Amino acid sequence: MTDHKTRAPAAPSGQLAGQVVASFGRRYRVELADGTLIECATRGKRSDIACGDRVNIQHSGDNSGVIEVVLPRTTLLYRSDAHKQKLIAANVTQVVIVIAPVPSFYDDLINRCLAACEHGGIAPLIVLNKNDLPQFAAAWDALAVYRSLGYRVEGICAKQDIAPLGALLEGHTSVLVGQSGMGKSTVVNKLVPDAMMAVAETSVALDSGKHTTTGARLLHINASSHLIDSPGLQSFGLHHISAEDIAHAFIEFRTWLGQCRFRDCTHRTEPGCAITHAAAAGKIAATRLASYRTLTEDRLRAQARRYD
Ligand SMILES: Nc1nc2c(ncn2[C@@H]2O[C@H](COP(=O)(O)OP(=O)(O)O)[C@@H](O)[C@H]2O)c(=O)[nH]1
Ligand SMILES: [Mg+2]
Ligand SMILES: [Zn+2]
Repeated sequence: MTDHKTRAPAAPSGQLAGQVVASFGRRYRVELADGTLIECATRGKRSDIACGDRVNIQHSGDNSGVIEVVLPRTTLLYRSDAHKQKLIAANVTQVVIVIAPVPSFYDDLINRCLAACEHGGIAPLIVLNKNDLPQFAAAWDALAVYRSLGYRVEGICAKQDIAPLGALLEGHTSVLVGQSGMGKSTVVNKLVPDAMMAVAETSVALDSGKHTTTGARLLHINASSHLIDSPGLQSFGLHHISAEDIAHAFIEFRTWLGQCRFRDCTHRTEPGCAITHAAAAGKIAATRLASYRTLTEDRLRAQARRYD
């Protein structure tokens, strides 16, 4: 049905190649190349499979089957905290950070998402929605720091015209993240008008409506553009990333990394910190350094060091 699937390598005989388009706990819906949907279980207790995964399945009739093989991923997004990781989406090529002038957005969340994208090798796109509101201009100006770092920022009005965003999603498998109230559901419904219907069908098919709100879904905008919708996805975790890697994921820090007095500087209170000096000189935005410090605080507390 879609071009990326017809390019997929052939599955071993007896198996069919497909892509996971929905996950419900440990059950997965797999879409075959011809568009057929197969409800799949996994072997044993395997649960490390995400929406967007390319898989080979054993078809057991009645539109049910078993996932035998998960093919290598190009990218993987997690939701993680200090205690556990949960896979959200695989093979995503673009993360769309949806924000709006009202309700107000948090720079910390944007920085967190950008860092996760940099670390995961996924292109970020910042979309400021609700450009019909009078508060739009001030919000746009407040995003200057991201533009100066080279990140793409686009203004849209999802309610009135979704076409400009649709063009930016062309050829991508995108995932939308953002605080509630920013317009993510509006975007999904405009781009994939039958998205809500898909939710209803899922509830009937699995007789487990309560699971439908937590699982991610892969929706087709057209043959080459896809959207992974994961309800309640505000951000995604960075707990599996070391403090050092997070510093690298703040791309403007790279100019100064390696120039601090201490080789293992955490860029907090150490004397001779090149990052702290750059921020004091206005070369690193205060909000960016604050986000880096918030993100790395807990793990650095765990491995506290003294400098004296
Ligand atoms: N003024 C304006 N309101 C919008 C726009 N897009 C969405 N909204 C409204 O913002 C509110 C939150 O939208 P929703 O899509 O539910 O946001 P979500 O929580 O991120 O999924 C709703 O009342 C929408 O009607 C827009 O372009 N302009
Ligand atoms: Mg919503
Ligand atoms: Zn430092």
